[in-house]
Amino acid sequence: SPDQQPVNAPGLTCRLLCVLPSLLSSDCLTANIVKSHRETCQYRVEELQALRWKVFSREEVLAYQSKSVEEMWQRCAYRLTDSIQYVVEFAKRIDGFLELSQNDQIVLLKGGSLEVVLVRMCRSFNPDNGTVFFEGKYGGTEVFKSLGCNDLIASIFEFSQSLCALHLSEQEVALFTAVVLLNPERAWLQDKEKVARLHSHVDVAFKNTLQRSHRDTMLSKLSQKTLQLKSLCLLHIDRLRSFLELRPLLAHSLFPPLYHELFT
Ligand code: CLR
Repeated sequence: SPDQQPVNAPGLTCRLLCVLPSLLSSDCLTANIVKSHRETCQYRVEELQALRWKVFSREEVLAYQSKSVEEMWQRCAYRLTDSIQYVVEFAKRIDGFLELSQNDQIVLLKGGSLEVVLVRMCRSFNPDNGTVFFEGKYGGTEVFKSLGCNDLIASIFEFSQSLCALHLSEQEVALFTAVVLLNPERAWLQDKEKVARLHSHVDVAFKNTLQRSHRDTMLSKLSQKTLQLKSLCLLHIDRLRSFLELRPLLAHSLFPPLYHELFT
């Protein structure tokens, strides 16, 4: 229209540039990782939250508690293995992961898949009453009593509670789990440098997204979580060993082959 102000093209461009987030190459990687997470996270977070009212009844808890220690270990191993398979799929969809040698892919998954499951657990955890989504309903630590490793269960639940307190977004869970998985410090890596390069790309992508949402302080909190993850996984291996020591012939028949391969 005639009374429209003449447009100062260069000035306008400058103003637009100031308000548009600059596109970095790391944004591409962030998008890839968030998509990979979304496609492999087993349950959507809204779905899980909508199910929080479904809590095991007193009778159902007692039924779990009266199961044999073998049956309960077997059930838990199956659930864990199932979610580890989703983590394997997550890894495969991260740009660059399949370009690593097969040895290094296996080393990273062996060392990191349970850590990723334990981070993902915070999505399935209700911090208001300390319950986790297990076999269709929410239950507390008492559900797992017959496993005979209350200290491990208590530590896992505490970890989830503290991770929930950080209120991670789905994007943050996606990037944090990728950082955990691509750990260049795992023993037995053939090409540590290649893993370190991939890891630092994801790390930069993570730092950029945190900065944009003014959540930079999250980094130091999460590096503390990385240490806790490591000790939880060691505790899991230790409790599994004690369980199997008393039942040496059971190992092969009781556990899914992948669980066996990863942890025994
Ligand atoms: C983690 C997030 C996944 C779905 C999932 C599946 C199995 C769950 C796991 C979550 C959380 C931890 C869990 C596990 C089954 C058994 C295990 C509840 C929710 C408890 C802590 C018992 C561990 C026993 C070991 C000693 C074998 O998307």
